[in-house]
Amino acid sequence: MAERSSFVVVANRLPVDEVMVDGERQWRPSPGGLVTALHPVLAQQRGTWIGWAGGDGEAPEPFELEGIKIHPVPLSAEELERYYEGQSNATIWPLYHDAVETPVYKRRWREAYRLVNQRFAQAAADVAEQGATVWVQDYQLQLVPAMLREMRPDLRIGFFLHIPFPPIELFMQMPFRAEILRGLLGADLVGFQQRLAAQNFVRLARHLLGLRYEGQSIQVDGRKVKAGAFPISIDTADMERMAADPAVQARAKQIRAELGDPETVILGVDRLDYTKGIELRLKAFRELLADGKLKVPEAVMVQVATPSRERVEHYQTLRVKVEREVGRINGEFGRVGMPAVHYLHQSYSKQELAALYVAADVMMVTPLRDGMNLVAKEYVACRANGGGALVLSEFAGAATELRQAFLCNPHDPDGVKDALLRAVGAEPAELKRRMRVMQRHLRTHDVAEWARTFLNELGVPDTDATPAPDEG
Ligand code: ADQ
Repeated sequence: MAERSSFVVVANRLPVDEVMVDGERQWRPSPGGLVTALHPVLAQQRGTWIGWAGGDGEAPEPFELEGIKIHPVPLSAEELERYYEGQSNATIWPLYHDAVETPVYKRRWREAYRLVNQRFAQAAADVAEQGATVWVQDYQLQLVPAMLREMRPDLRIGFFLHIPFPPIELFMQMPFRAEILRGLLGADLVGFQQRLAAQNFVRLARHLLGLRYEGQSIQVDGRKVKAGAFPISIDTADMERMAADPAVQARAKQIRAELGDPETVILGVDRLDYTKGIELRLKAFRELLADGKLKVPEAVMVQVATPSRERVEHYQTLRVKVEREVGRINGEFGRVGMPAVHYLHQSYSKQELAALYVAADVMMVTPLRDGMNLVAKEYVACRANGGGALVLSEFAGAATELRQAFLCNPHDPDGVKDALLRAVGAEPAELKRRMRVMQRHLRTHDVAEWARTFLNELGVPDTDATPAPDEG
């Protein structure tokens, strides 16, 4: 049996990547916001992270990396198709994002979801020591809290949902809705990005299961389950440092030069996902070019669209639509050697992304619905010189905090065009003022604060590894 831990994180993915060195399999940490935030607590408590390591078939043996115990859970090719691509990404993902694409419901996907959730719960039950804290992450694992409580009532269980939680009338579409809700109610604390999502959740508990609640606290079988909003954030200081790095600054200049030193660089950075509003953003740009309000080569757009969930049908269709729109814009408005839209269907290092953020005059973040959207926060953190404008959808969680962005309704094409034009034409002094307010917010509300606030609410006291902000 694996060595036990007093702090356990359960997430679909492990924070590691497999690399081959001299024909030998090795693991290296894969940098991400979540692991950055949780690393101090995990390292101090010799914590364990349970998750899938990528690949199908047998899982690698548990191992340790940079002070964190890594506990891989296997997924077969069929489970990947049914639990991950199917139930998680073709049923739950679209349903929780306002059904902007039609959710697909299949019995065999649900069965696989149950089975895989049971496996993750079992792994947590095996590695958690008596009275340990277990923090379950995200929509792929919503049944884990109840399954785990059943096996280990001694544990303190937290759950955090990174994506939106839909209103009752949408959630009610889900065929095994009561089971999902009971799954989540197995936790002591259920965290959401937004206050509205937490409200949807407590109201749903009353509507669907007749449970009583007071404020954000639901009574379940004589227990209290708390719901709350914990808006996630980024490692702001790290992002600021990276943007200030001379190499990144030089690369940003080079990017602008490579784009032909235009007056206005408009940037989009997203996973290629239909919730992100990439098409509507391209359309707004095309119409402004057609209206003569923007001109090539004075204004150019760069759209980075990271490959994502490529085996799911919705995503294949989206790729075709986005690439067709890019082709149309370049066909109509580009010139030889001077495209209007530079489209990059690739993954980049954090440094290269930071250079793009530094290079961009206007950042467009226009999701139809988004739990938070960290790209918006990363852009703000990279604009230390105070320039730059953020066009931000009201339907991104980030819009609750980044009030000084140029906010827009992504369902209203004229509204998006108007916000983009206002951003392009804003006075430098105004842009500086807006950026400064947002930067100040992100310096205190960073990802470490997010983790600390959630864990405190769950009843885990601050440790030396999770200092309060005024203690540095
Ligand atoms: P995502 O939907 O993946 O996350 P987002 O919050 O924007 O969306 O995070 C994307 C991350 O990927 C950012 O850190 C970004 O820098 C990085 N990234 C994007 N394109 C990249 C590229 N080409 N190469 C390398 N890195 C790239 C989900 C929810 C969000 C929520 C987060 C965190 O959908 O709403 O903010 O979880 O809770």
